[in-house]
Amino acid sequence: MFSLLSLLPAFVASGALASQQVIETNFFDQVNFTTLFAPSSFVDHKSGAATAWDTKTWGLTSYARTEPLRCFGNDGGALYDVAVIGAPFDTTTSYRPGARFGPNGIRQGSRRLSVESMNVPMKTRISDHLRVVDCGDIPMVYTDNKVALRQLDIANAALVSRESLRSSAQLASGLKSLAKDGKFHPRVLTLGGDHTIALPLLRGVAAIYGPVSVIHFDSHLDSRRPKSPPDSPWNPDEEMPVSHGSYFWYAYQEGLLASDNRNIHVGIRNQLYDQPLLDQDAEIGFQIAFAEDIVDVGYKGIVDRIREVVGDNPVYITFDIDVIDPAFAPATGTPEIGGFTTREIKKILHGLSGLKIVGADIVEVAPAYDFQAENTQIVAANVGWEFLTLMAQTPLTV
Ligand SMILES: [Mn+2]
Repeated sequence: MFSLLSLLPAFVASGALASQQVIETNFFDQVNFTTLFAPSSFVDHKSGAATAWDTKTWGLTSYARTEPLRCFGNDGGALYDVAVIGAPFDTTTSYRPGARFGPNGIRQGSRRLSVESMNVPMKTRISDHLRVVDCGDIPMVYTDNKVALRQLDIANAALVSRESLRSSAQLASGLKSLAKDGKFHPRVLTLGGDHTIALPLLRGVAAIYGPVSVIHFDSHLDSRRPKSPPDSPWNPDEEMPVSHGSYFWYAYQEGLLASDNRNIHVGIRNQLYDQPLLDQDAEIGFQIAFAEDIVDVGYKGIVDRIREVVGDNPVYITFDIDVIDPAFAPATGTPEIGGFTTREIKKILHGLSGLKIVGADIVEVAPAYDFQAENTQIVAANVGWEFLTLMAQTPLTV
């Protein structure tokens, strides 16, 4: 193996001319950077060979060491099965802002994860089933929420409307897709961002699969109907803007949610102004599993309830990090005590194996409030890895 050390005597002997010689000698031709820089963790698990110095190993912090691609630019023609995107948006938060830094916080928290590692209890290696890439963050303006959400709308629609890497092979093997057009499409895992981003994300999947059953992990309902004039400061002719507490009301108005109350909030435990808010939540199509329920029915009871509600429907999972107890995940905009532990949430997520998950997001991670140990970011990153595992286990077939 060629070693950098073997170059040293030549440099020393040539004294003052050393720097010039380095330029004259074609350094890049002489050194095998693949061997030199590939640590053991980048050795291909099947062949045992060191992987090339490529997008997996070049050192940028992508989500769970997925390949960073310029999905809307020079790598626009690349094919993949899952696109990870960041949505750096937090201008509709009601309390503590900061989730615009969530995407890179979650990537930072994911540095010990890899889609090429085995999820042991799930007996699944994500990369055996899916090519997952990190498309980076979607540009979202900070001066106009409507325009910012439109930017995400367009980017998400562009990704989910493509054909996935494995589509042709799956169709050739006789599998029938869940999508309305009969093709297999990439799934998107979005790193938020405040929770309002779920509205454009739901629009994207509903356009491909029709209305979806939502599994909403959160301590809050997020389905509040905005107060209209004269009970609000808005003028009668002004549009009522969507917020991270009302996007489900808009999603229902747009017909994105499954009918017959086949959507479920999991982990609810916030204060509510009055009973009509709960009634209205049921009217737009949700059932509720409260956080406290886990004490009485255990994680299995929660899992059974979720599976009973969503059945065989296409499922979208939207995950507010505040569903986890602030002891484990304090860095979020609206913390509520009495949440799930990280071990409980893993057992609940493992229980969702086999559901047809068309897309997922993790939102409301605000790294500025995290401990130095990056607790919240590590929790969020691991939740995303479980989502990818669930996606890897179950293709989107009829
Ligand atoms: Mn919440």
